[in-house]
Amino acid sequence: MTGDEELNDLLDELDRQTAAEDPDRAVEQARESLEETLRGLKLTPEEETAMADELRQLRELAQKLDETTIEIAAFGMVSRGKSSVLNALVGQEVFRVGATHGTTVARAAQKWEQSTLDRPGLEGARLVVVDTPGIDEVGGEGREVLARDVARHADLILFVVSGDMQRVEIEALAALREAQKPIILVFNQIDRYPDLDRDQIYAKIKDERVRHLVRPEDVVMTAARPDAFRVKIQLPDGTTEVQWERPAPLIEPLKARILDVLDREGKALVALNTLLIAGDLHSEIVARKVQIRDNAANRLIWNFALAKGAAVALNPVPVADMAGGLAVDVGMITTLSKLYGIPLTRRTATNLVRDMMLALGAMGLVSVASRLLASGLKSSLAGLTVATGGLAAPLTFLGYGAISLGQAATGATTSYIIGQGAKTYLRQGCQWGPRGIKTVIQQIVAEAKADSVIDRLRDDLKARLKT
Ligand SMILES: Nc1nc2c(ncn2[C@@H]2O[C@H](COP(=O)(O)OP(=O)(O)O)[C@@H](O)[C@H]2O)c(=O)[nH]1
Ligand SMILES: [Mg+2]
Repeated sequence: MTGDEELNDLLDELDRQTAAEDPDRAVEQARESLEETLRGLKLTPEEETAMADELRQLRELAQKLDETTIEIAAFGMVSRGKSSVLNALVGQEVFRVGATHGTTVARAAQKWEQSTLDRPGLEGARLVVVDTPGIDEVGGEGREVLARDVARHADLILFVVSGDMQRVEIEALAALREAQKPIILVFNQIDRYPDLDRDQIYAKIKDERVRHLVRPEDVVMTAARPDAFRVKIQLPDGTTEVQWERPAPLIEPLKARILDVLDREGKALVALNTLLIAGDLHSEIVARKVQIRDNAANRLIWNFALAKGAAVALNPVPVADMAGGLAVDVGMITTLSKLYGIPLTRRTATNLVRDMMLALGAMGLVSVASRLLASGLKSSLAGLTVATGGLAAPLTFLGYGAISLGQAATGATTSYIIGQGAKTYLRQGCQWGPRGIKTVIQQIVAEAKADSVIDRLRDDLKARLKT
């Protein structure tokens, strides 16, 4: 069973219902699944470096589970008061508040120290509030990335508005909803409206704008940072002084709502979210791993193909035949097999080359090489070095007579096809698959033709052979 399937099974088993009923079991399952995921990846050191970020995220998840850290993220358009709402919740000015665009430029997190929870099921849980830039402060693609990032990590989303909602806001909210995270819609800056207007806007948002997206009890009004007003203060000496005073924020209803949601599903939420994120990360890592290997394999195949081409170019008759070219191809396959973590013996590699040559021969492709022998481009070369990129030792050829570039390219292409064939075989866990070796080889040949592999190899050879 692959890690993905395991994870899916786990997710099935662990639906919201059961998670809510037995959060401790949910957390336990999430932990097991995470450990399994990390263990099952089997990455090479290079892959670990390339995917350091994803791996770090996976490890952080494990830590988050241990500490029951609950992330609350504010999301919405600029200047609705996201930073102000979070500040009011935390009770400190931790995020910069500003009327102009660009005040909050990136995701920023802050611990909500005061409210380490001591509620049943959430003992010792830590709250972290996360501020984000306004959705209208970042460009199109960045906006999607931001939304995905927020939706992925947050356990609870505060969507902040400050009046009747615009279409972009409703669309953004609908997109976030798909992440299956609890969302509280915060109608902030209510101090700016006369009571009647405020109630009308509230009703409109609740009953019309987001009726299909947010439960009515999850639409909450706040005044996180009411405007300061002038007060005249009578000083002891009888004179008066004008001062600005800011009314206390109205934030309690939101705090209560947050704690309600967390009470109801806090721990289970964390467990489920961890699993969801782990699942995403896992598929990402697996896909990247396949890609990294594939790229490395392709580079390797190309270099071996060039080496073969060079060898053919320099010594056409003996190398172009099967026996002569064999050494390069066998070397290529054993190197490839190490890349895929299933090292093959020389013998197995030799058999593979033979099988593939037979498949190619059945397609009438091997004889092409000999036909090209007479017609190829020839030129003399002396004292040249074939730069072989990833190959360990550069192949050096000195003082040979003539080369046939066309024949060299054909030899190289044969190696290329054999390399790609071996790659497919290795990737499928040393199997040709249901369609068999011939179909695999046929398909590779067709793709190589479509990609003008032979022309590209010829050009590359020409350049490297400095003819
Ligand atoms: N009157 C009033 N102004 C607010 C309120 N919350 C925020 N503001 C103001 O709105 C502006 C934008 O606030 P900020 O928190 O930076 O918004 P953000 O861009 O969504 O993070 C600032 O000038 C705040 O002082 C509120 O509840 N009432
Ligand atoms: Mg802000």
